[in-house]
Amino acid sequence: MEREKALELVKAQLTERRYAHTLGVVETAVRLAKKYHADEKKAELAAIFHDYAKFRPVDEMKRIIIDQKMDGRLLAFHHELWHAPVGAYLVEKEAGITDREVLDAIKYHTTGRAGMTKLEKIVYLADYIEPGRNFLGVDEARRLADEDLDKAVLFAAGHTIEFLISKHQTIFPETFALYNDLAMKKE
Ligand code: DGI
Ligand code: FE
Ligand code: FE
Ligand code: FE
Repeated sequence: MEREKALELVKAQLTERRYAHTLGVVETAVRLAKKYHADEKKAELAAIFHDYAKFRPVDEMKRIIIDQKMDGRLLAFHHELWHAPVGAYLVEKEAGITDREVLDAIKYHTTGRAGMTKLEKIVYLADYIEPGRNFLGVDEARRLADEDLDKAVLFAAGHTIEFLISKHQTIFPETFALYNDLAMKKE
């Protein structure tokens, strides 16, 4: 799908603010894809659509998770996690995107998972460091992103876990799985 057509489809799903975030993720994902020799077109497409389902009603997302027999553990965790797997499903169904690598990069952009592909890591990280993000540690994450993809993703996963713990929130097992996967490789 052409960039302009994809942007038009996603713009209709998002608020102005969320669309601006999306453009930041696109710019960052393409830059990272160039740097780390991933497919730039796939990175661009996945980034454009990554938050496609962000504003879907919780009830609709819940129905899709059940009907499509998605990971049932999701239902026991915060609904904020649902827009990623549900987004991958809706992007295929409503926008006609069929590339499994692109769909998986959308599906795992929030929690991550063990054994992420390079494309998945790029979208996950671009979402974390895009220019509109502003939180303590984002500059360190940006610096690491220029140095080593795995180090940067490990940093992002670790800080996400720390952040969730500080707010006494539950942590989805795949979020830990991503952290452990990269922390083990580092040892
Ligand atoms: O959709 P975005 O805001 O651009 O970013 P995102 O999809 O990466 O994350 C959405 C939220 O989900 C963010 O506040 C962090 C949170 N999150 C990530 N992993 C987990 C999580 N929340 C819970 N409760 N558990 C997790 O494992
Ligand atoms: Fe998201
Ligand atoms: Fe994220
Ligand atoms: Fe996002």
